[in-house]
Amino acid sequence: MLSPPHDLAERFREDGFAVWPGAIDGSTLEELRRAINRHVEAHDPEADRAVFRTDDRDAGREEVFFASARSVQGFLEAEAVDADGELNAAPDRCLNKIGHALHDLDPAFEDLARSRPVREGFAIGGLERPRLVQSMVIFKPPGIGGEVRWHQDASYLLTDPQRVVGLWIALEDADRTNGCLWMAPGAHRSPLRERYEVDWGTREGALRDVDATPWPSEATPIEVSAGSMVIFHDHMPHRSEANRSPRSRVAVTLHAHAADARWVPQNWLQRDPLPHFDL
Ligand SMILES: O=C(O)CCC(=O)C(=O)O
Repeated sequence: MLSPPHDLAERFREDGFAVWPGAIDGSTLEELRRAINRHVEAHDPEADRAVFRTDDRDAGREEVFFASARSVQGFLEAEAVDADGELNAAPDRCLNKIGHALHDLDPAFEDLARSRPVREGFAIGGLERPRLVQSMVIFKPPGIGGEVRWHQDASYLLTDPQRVVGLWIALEDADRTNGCLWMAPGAHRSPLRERYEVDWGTREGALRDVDATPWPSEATPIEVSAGSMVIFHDHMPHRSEANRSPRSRVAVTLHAHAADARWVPQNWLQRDPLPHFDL
């Protein structure tokens, strides 16, 4: 692990995000890659057809998604399934993501969650006592990795007060050709535009517009090498483009909320961190 540049906390406050190159060392990256391969091998895309996409205002994101709060669920790329419902990508190249409880259920992710760079990353984001609630692997497979449209993470992790921090860790180099993140420095000061809310009576979720502020017209590509950590604010608008390149762009994300924050009742994720993850 390389020490974080001295101005990262200031960058986070000013820009709404901060980039820490070399945060995660090579042997930890290798350990994570091995663990991810085990999950990919265990996932049967013929039998498990849950898809994750962000171009449909999150329609139909229900029971499988809710259950994934406490499990490790695979979600396919939309383009991995053709119009007849047939799989048209190789089984190890068709996942969009797996989540959302890797940190509870997989020792490699538990080790990562407890590691010094992760604690430091959350501290840079202002969380001295982070409560880790969600972990994911985002695959962005070559050729079919889907676009992630503009969003703010607080739309999907609704807490009161709103204090969630995301860590995005590159397992592979990410640049604008294979779908790196794009962010708009300073735009974390803009209001929350959408809320994904669940009606627990009908168990249906819906994305609701709550502010008409437009999405940023300009953004910066966050081009990083493997092992870098991007620390970002829950109101930071961010997106990533489809990956039409022949290179994958695997990343791990961890999200935590502040110790004094609680879920609002409509949030899809209702779980508390396990006691030992009250870091
Ligand atoms: O990795 C990506 O392409 C998008 C990740 C993202 O938007 C998120 O973690 O909130």
